[in-house]
This record gives sequence, structure tokens and C-alpha cells, in this order.
Amino acid sequence: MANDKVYTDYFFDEPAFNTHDGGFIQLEEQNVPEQPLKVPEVLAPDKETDTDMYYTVIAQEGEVQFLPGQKTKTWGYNTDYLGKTIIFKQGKMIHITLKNELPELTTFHWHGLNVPGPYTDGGCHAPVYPGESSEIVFKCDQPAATLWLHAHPCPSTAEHVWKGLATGVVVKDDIEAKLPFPRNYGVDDIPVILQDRSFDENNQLDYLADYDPDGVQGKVPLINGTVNPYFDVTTQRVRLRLLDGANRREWRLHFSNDLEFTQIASDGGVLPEPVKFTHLMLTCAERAEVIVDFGDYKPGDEVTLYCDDIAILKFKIHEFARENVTLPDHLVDIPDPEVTPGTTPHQVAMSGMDEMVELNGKKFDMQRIDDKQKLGNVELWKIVNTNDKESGMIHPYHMHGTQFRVISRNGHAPYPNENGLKDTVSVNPGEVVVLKVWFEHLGVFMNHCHIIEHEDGGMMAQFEVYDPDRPQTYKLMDMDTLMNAFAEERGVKREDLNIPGMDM
Ligand SMILES: [Cu+2]
Repeated sequence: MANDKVYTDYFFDEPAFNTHDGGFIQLEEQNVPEQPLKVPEVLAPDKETDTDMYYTVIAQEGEVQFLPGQKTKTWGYNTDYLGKTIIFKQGKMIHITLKNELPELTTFHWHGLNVPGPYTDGGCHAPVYPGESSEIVFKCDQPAATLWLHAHPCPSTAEHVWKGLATGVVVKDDIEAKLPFPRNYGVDDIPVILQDRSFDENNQLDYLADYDPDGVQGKVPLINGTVNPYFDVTTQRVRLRLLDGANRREWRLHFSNDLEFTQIASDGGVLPEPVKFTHLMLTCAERAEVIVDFGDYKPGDEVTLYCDDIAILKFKIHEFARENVTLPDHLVDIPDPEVTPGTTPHQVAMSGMDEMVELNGKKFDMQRIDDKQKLGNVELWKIVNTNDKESGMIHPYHMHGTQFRVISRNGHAPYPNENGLKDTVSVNPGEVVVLKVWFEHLGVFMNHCHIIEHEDGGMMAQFEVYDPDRPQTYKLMDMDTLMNAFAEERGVKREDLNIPGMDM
């Protein structure tokens, strides 16, 4: 049953929906000296036992030499921009001190991690104020995957991510460890965080100046925080843990000479079968682990990764030991529980663009629970993008607290790389995507478009995962408290607080 087909398109009816929007900004290659791709360091644990791991994650200010001339002021986790890669082992208890050394409140959201909501999950209900810290403890209990950590302090999530608050989180397990994948971190297994930014005349990030309610973009490709990067290839096969970490951009990826590559994992972990591509698209927050085989190249050759027709990352081929590895046709088993009888499918409509974005006809309200699902149930969620095909955008739909299955797209089978676990799914204009969703933890969680300005603008809701035998009460944050805190921290009056997309 091996799927030998090589997919050569982006699976979308249109080659590029995001170009429909008048505000679309195309990437531009930068005329600056090439630099080695920054590979984030691994975050060292503070302490480690057979059963427990202890970490400190610090949100901090920094500065980076992105471009010749002035350094850029940035934010990051345990470093200047983006962060150190955090590696969890399945089965361990994880203790994390979350420390905020920024001048304003932020939150620490574990995107794709199956943990209780709303505090451990780290959405808007879990602010950490400047100079303060908080502790979370959870068991890492999910398959090997590439996840990520990012700030989620609604409605300033987009600005915090734009300044740099995002980093890779890798879960490892014993099943993935036996598969013939490259896994030597930094050598043949590297995170590749895809972002775009624009810089002002002083090389600074000016979020307000670049603000677009349909998502902030910039013409400068920034890969792991590197402008014009290259990577030295010293092994025949290289595993790229691709993450669309952009606020709004879709990445249409392909290599020079249409080099084939193989996707082995999606958001929630390893795919049931490898899928071969020459062209792959990622929408905001989606991940794809791919293996690129450079066996047909020789030392001195260069292979380029493009987004559209813009070079974003070069691979310089060096001498490497030849290997002849064939991936098995079947990689892992994916859970596929039966839908609980008698349950009614949930309906989620993502509508509008710019300031008009809504979810089910409403703007986000952090005090309102919009939906609920019983712990242990498996239920269908029907996600609709009501934008029209001529002028609408793709809305990448994300649910906290779960790794779901994609059942169908407008009644058809999902794309071939959507047969694994996912936490974010692109929904094309005019499309209905059906998901099968179950949860492993109680809590209040958010569901939203992951174009971050759409989420901040209100295309977001929240639901409760409940157990009738264990009723919970949650202290939910309110907009007044958050806005007053932001105003105080930024040293302005509440009415002068400039958070775009927000009616103060
Ligand atoms: Cu959207």
C-alpha cells in the first residue's frame, strides 16, 4: 500500500490564496552577505531525574545583528530572538518555571502540547506579569512531534510573536527512536522556523507601522532568525523540522531542480506513511518534518529552498558518507477512535476579513465559553471558511488541548499529508473541513484562526472540556484587567493604549 506518488502541487485549488488580498507583500531576496543558518541551542534542564525534568523558560529582551548596520531590538526565550529548543521525553513529569523579564505581561502557550487548560496551556488566562514568574507541572504524554512555544496574551499575541517570542518544542518517544530517521540535532536534524519581517530605516521592528488587520508581513525572509542563510550539509540525509512561525504568511516550498523530499511527520507527530513531494505548502502554525536526500549531489554543489520563486535557504553540499536507507511503507499507527454515538457535530464558522473577522458571528470574549465537549467523548467538528474564493483568505484553524484527525475537505479525502495527528488545519475559502476531535485533559481552551492578527482581531472562541463527575470552576481573565495592565506597563493612559484591531 505504499504511496509512491510524488505530489507536485500545493493541494490548493488556487496556487496562492494569500495573494488575493490587496495587502499581500511578496518576499524579496536580500542583498546582504550570506550567513550560516542559526540552529537554536537546546535548552538545558535545570535538573533531571529518571522521572522528572526541570526547566526555566525566560521571556527576555535582546538585540540581534539581522542586517548590516544597527542591531535590532528583539524579544526571545532564554536568548535574544526566538528561543532555545526545548526537548521533552514522553512519559516524564515536566516542571517549568516561566519567568517574565520583559517590560510587560506575556503568556507561555504550548502549541500542540496535550496539557490541561487554561493555565498550563498558557493562553490568555495565564498572564505572567513583568518581573514575576509562575510554575507549571505536567506529564508529557503524547507521541514524538515537533511542537512550539509562543506568547498568547490576547489581544497582543501577534505583536509578541512578531518581536520574537516563539521557539521549537520537540517531543521524543521510543517508537520514533526506532525509525530510520536522521536525529543528530544540529547536524542532520534541524528546526527550520519560517518567518518574514520588515525593518525600518534603523533596522528596527515597527509592528504598528507595519500593521495590517489581515496579518502583518514583511519582505525579508527570516529563517531561524537568519537573513540570507545557508546550511552546511555533511550527511546524505537531512531532517528539517519546518514550522510556519509567521504571523500571516503561507510558505509554498520547493527546492532547486524540483528535488524530491519526503514528509515523515505533521503537527502531532509521525505520519502513518511517508509522503513524497516536490512542492509543499504550510499555513500559519503548521509543522512538517521532511527528509531531504542529497545523494545525487557532490561536494561543492548548492541546493536552494524557495518560497514561491524567492530563495530562502541554501544547502552547501560537503563530503558525506553514502547511505542507502529506505523508509518503511508504514511508519506508525495513528489513533482513530469511533465517534461517540448520539453526539451532534460542532459548528465553527470563520467569517470576514480585516477588522470584520468573527467566529460563529461573534468576536472573542475571554469571559464567554462558546462550546463544550465531554472528556472521553470523540466528536466531529465542522469548520467552515465563509470567505469567497475570489477574494478570500485561507484561515488556518487551530484548537488548543488536542491533536485531532482531519476527516474530509468539502466531502473529499484530506490531503495525503493530513492522515496523521494535527492541531492546525488550513481551511480554504468556501471550504468545509470536518475534524474528529477528542481530549485528554479538562480545561477551558481556545480555538481560532492562526493568522495571528485574525486571532487578536476576534476570530477566536473558547470551549470547555468537562467531566460531569468532576465539575471545575476556572478564573477567567477579562479584557479590562489585561488592558489596564498593558496601559500601566507601557506607561500610557488606557485610552491611549494603541493595540491595533482593538476597540478600547
Ligand atoms: Cu484567518
